Amino acid sequence: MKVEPLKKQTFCRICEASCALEVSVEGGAVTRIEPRQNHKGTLGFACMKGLAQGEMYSSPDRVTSPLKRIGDQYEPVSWQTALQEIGAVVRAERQESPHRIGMYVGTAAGFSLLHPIFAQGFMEGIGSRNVYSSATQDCAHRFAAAQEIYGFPFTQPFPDLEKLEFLLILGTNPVVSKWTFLQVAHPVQRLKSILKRGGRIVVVDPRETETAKVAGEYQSIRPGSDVYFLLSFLNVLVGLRPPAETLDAQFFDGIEEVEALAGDWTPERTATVTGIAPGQLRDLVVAFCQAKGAAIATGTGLGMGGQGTLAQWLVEVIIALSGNLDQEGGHLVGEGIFDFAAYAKRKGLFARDTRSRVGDFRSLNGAMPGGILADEILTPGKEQVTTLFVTGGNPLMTMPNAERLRSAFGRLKLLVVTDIYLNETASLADYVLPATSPLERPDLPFVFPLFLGLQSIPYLAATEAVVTPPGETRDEATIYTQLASACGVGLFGSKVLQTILNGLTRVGLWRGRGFPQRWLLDRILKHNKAPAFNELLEHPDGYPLARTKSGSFLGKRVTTNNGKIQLAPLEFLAELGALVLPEDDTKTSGAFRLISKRRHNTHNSWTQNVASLTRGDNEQTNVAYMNPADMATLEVAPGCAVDIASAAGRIRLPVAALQTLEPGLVSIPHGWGHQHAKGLNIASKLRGANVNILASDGPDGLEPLSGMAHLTGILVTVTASSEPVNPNSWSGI
Ligand SMILES: Nc1nc2c(c(=O)[nH]1)N[C@H]1C(S)=C(S)[C@@H](COP(=O)(O)OP(=O)(O)OC[C@H]3O[C@@H](n4cnc5c(=O)[nH]c(N)nc54)[C@H](O)[C@@H]3O)O[C@H]1N2
Ligand SMILES: Nc1nc2c(c(=O)[nH]1)N[C@H]1C(S)=C(S)[C@@H](COP(=O)(O)OP(=O)(O)OC[C@H]3O[C@@H](n4cnc5c(=O)[nH]c(N)nc54)[C@H](O)[C@@H]3O)O[C@H]1N2
Ligand code: SF4
Ligand SMILES: [Mo]
Repeated sequence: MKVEPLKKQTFCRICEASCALEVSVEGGAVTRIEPRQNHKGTLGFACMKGLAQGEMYSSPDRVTSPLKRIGDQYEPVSWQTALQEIGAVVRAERQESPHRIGMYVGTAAGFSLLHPIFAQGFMEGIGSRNVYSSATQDCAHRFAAAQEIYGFPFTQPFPDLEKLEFLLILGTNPVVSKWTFLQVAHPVQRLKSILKRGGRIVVVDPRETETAKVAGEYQSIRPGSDVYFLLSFLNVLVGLRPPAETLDAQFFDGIEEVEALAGDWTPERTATVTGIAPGQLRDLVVAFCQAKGAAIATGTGLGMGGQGTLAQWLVEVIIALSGNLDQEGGHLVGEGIFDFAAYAKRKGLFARDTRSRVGDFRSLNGAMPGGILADEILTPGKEQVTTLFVTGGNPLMTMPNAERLRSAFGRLKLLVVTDIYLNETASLADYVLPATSPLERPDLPFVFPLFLGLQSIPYLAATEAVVTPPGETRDEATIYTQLASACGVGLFGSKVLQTILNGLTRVGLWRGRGFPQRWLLDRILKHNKAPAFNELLEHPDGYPLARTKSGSFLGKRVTTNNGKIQLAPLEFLAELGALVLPEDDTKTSGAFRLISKRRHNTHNSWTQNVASLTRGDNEQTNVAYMNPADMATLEVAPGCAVDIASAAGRIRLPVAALQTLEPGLVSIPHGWGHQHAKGLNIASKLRGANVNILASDGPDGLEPLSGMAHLTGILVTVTASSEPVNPNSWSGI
């Protein structure tokens, strides 16, 4: 008799869409993943990556026991050996200075609730300021802007997709990325429903993206020029609607300053830099102002361009001055299961009062800019980073100046990587600690939806582990509790807490599991008077919550010192004051601007090892995309090798034609070039070059206000190569 597979309900923890999934399990293994059809929040949607994740976690390449590097090889060791040996080095280094111990927290950590909490607790116990995260590759600019304007880095007003009449999409491509800083599953359907009810969507991007096709309206912009575009937008807006007429002064400080701010930046003055005709810009602003509810969705294209904080600040100013903040159809401010902003203010969390040794950057959300990590390792001194933990990230692929970072990592006394794979960063590690995958642990939605209400359709959810963790893999709560113990520190600096957590972990491990994650998740819910974990499990289609309310933020939940929105922070005004219109440097022969590009089938550096995603009809490697006219000028046909060189480095790739890309640009997906990975048996054979070899690091290469890396709009030269692409090198050279 055929046994029917068990169908288990869970949600995807790869990206912010958090799609509800139905997982078939046979003989303890995942056999099929489907989207959950009637889910209230995720609407029966899931993408190809989410549906193929079973293959990623059951791969023979999965790391299932702790590994120790011996010479050039990795050998399995017991957890006890790994923890003891790591602990011994950390204790010795910490005696010299706690700042010698560093940590890089990657994007996969963010999608579990407990992983970042325990990793941060470990570093607080160590007492080191040298925490780095992938935020300075994607969103630190938003945090820096929000901290000054709203008093809390995580206060992130979001477009009210249900009600808006006009949506400007700037530097984000939600049809591929599935939205950012807001949970929106099924982006195509959601965008189409705006159009269906008569709304307008305009995409401003250097490429006529997949989102632009759905929106139907597209305006090209030169990479890195968003700040000039937004200044002129503000200039026109102030002319149309003087702020004094739209804003209630009791809620805002700095109205006059921002009114004056944009005075000189007429659309005529910025047109050459942005490539946007003044008439087009004026029409856009008029339409924006006439709409009953207008919003701006921004993403990494805005943040990685070198002036992300100023650009995001101007977006917030435009939303406020146009009367769209805290308004139906404009931008709403979500509410999580507790008031995170008020809590942080009470506890004094996230103050930016720690400064980096190199570059004198201020910490942001308890982290330093990733772009100074190589310098912190290479610059001699008592507080030089000698010991590094990497958790849920792959910095050698995703951070700027990959070659330099790689050589810096080679100088570390100890590198410990917690991952599910022996990726390229892990391939330099002294110890690799095997983590459970999302399908192997219970969870709640991550911090953004749960604590901040960053959801376009609010609901709550919980999930059990769907399958048992393989081999000796452990969840990160267990790993960081045990590492703290081995290093002689208490999580969050508390010996009492550490004793309790040690006891809980030991009992859990004795029962064959590990830290009682479900118990803690339930405690978090109960502490905040939210429904219990079990109750949430009874709602596989989502436990519905009320729609985010307009009028719930201004004068009520703003956590600046005086409770008012700070439209004109002094630091931002000063930075803006120093702004000069750049010269067009792409007129030099062979000079291009490099921009980023995401694809449906890959997730950062992370999914290239999944055969069904990167073989067959799916694109198998990365290429340099160019406009056909530029290819004709360079006399290169599709597939020909081109050399792309920047101030930081040089890579070689085959070229491919992309009509939707503006001339003068070259676009290269990131996350490729896996030739150095010892444990990615599929990805390492797929060729492709690591585009981040071209990005600069170091204090001068970063955006000063937030420490964001400059990963798009980079000035490069492109030349036809006389040599073929070298398939064995991550630069292609
Ligand atoms: N040029 C360029 N560079 C970019 C970008 C770009 O657009 N252009 N985008 C940037 C962005 S937005 C980001 S967020 C960063 C990403 O930067 P990173 O976070 O450094 O890189 P990822 O490739 O996302 O690496 C995630 C790692 O987590 C592992 N992993 C998966 N699940 C788990 C788990 O449950 N536990 C643990 N411990 N590990 C797990 C994966 O195997 C993978 O190795 O890259 C950035 N780099
Ligand atoms: N399929 C897939 N989905 C993902 C990821 C993935 O790697 N693959 N990564 C996830 C992660 S970690 C994140 S943070 C989110 C990011 O989500 P998004 O921010 O939406 O990321 P992208 O899709 O790269 O969109 C960036 C857009 O900015 C444009 N752009 C580039 N430079 C500029 C510029 O100077 N100005 C303007 N105005 N536009 C510019 C690009 O052409 C592109 O259309 O996506 C997440 N979702
Ligand atoms: S869009 Fe894809 S990767 Fe993102 S949560 Fe949904 S299924 Fe997972
Ligand atoms: Mo990201």
